Amino acid sequence: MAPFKPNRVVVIGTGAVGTTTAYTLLLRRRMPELVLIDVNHQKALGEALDMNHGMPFAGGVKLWAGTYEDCRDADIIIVTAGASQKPGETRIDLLRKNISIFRDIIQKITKYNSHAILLIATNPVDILAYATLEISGFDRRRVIGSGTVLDSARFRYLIGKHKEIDPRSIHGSIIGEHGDSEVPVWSLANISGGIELGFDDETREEIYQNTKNAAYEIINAKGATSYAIALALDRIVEAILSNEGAVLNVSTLLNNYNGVSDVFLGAPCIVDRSGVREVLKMPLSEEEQALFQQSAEKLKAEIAKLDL
Ligand code: 6V0
Repeated sequence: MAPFKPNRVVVIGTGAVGTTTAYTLLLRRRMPELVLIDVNHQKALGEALDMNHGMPFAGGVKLWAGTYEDCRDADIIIVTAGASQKPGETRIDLLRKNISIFRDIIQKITKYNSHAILLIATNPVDILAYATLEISGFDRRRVIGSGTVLDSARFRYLIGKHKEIDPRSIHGSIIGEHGDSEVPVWSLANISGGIELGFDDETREEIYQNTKNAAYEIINAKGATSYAIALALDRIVEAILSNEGAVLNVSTLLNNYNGVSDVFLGAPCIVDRSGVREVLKMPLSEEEQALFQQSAEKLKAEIAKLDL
């Protein structure tokens, strides 16, 4: 019999996103082993100690502040390290700072691990997931950006709020860039599988703008976003570790998808233990298709400027 190997998740970056994600994974007992890594090791140590003191209440998870060697036995490595948006900054503005951090981090991970799923959250997430694929040389199914999973949740929440319906009964997708060119798929949005929303153009525009600008609003108010992205990352981890085959709008390398190739964008993907098993085609309207292609062109222009 093969020796028992517990599932291990590593979170790199113990800032607002990394710690809230770790705490969410811990409370939901997603895995028996959880490792925190940060360039500021003291910060990772403090966060690990604080969470460990809650183990008599939460329990069941072995958690420590580690080093890249701990990536060796990891099943999922979540990267949240790097600069975050300051008020007024776009996600693309972060690219220069975060690409060099990524080169370093991904090389350190691949020194010890070539089998894990790399789940990228750092912004601009689609471009950094693309860079991660290039730098790591991993199979494309195992490099996943958090994509528009969070944006789709914000979209569903706002639609639900407007209709006074639980957002879990709202079906709606944001696809494309996790950022300013993201695309709302209004043609397929509905209640409970097919009931029409019945929104006028003005309501649609208001909901879209509030979805797209949510991060700016939250960063202006509290300096960072953390809870909803942590729940989104937890949902992706759950789909992977439980081999669910859940459909989530993660960011993946697209190949001839609605006229788009060779770029990472958020699109409905079947997520299971292998990572992204398949990208599902969406019957987009002509306008949605054009906006999706524009989102791809925007990111490709940024990728072309990188020396990957
Ligand atoms: P933060 O609170 O500043 O934390 C960043 C952490 O990264 C800090 O603890 C740093 O010490 C650490 N760090 C920096 N460089 C390195 C390195 N080379 N190696 C290891 N650790 C390092 O930022 P916050 O947690 O708020 O945001 C992190 C990233 O997530 C940013 O790029 C955000 O823009 C991005 N987000 C992505 C979202 C998504 O939907 N994908 C949502 C929210 C934020």
